[in-house]
Amino acid sequence: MKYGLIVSLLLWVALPVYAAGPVPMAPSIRLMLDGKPGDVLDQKLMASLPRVTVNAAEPGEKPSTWQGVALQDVVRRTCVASDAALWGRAMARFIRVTGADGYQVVFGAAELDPDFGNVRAILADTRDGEALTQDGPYRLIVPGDKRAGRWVSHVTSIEVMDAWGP
Ligand SMILES: Nc1nc2c(c(=O)[nH]1)N[C@H]1C(S)=C(S)[C@@H](COP(=O)(O)O)O[C@H]1N2
Ligand SMILES: [Mo]
Repeated sequence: MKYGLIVSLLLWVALPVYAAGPVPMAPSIRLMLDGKPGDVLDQKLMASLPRVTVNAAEPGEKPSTWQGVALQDVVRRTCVASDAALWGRAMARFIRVTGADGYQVVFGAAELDPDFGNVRAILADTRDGEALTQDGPYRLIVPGDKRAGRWVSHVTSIEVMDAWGP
């Protein structure tokens, strides 16, 4: 009798959970350095990086306030793990950002570096205070660009790669 109650209670709780299928994984971005997997940029790592706010508009649209983290901080703190000045072979590094549909764009490492191009690309997770929906959960925003070709939607990986060669 007692067991029957416990079993039915367990089923009552467990069945709907089972029927709902696996709990979706928290959104995260794969970080790679020279082809090797590094950290996973999950919500915890994301929360540990300084927040950045930018105002930017796609051509013909009114500006939005985007918030997230600097792409440069993601590259520095998670892939390269160094604040050393960029020089030598590292000048031939590039960062490749990929979206869920396979769309890819690149930035030269120096382009993002504050001592060189200082392009303030951000990995945004909110627009006008709301979480990103169909273009999210993460979208790259490049405020200085006149066109939105580098504003990669639903970012899935960020890779630091090396273009050095003969
Ligand atoms: N993942 C992904 N992001 C993408 C693209 C794409 O094809 N896939 N197209 C880019 C281009 S060329 C433009 S102009 C903008 C369009 O963004 P919108 O749909 O918000 O206007 O997204 C950019 N980001
Ligand atoms: Mo575009």
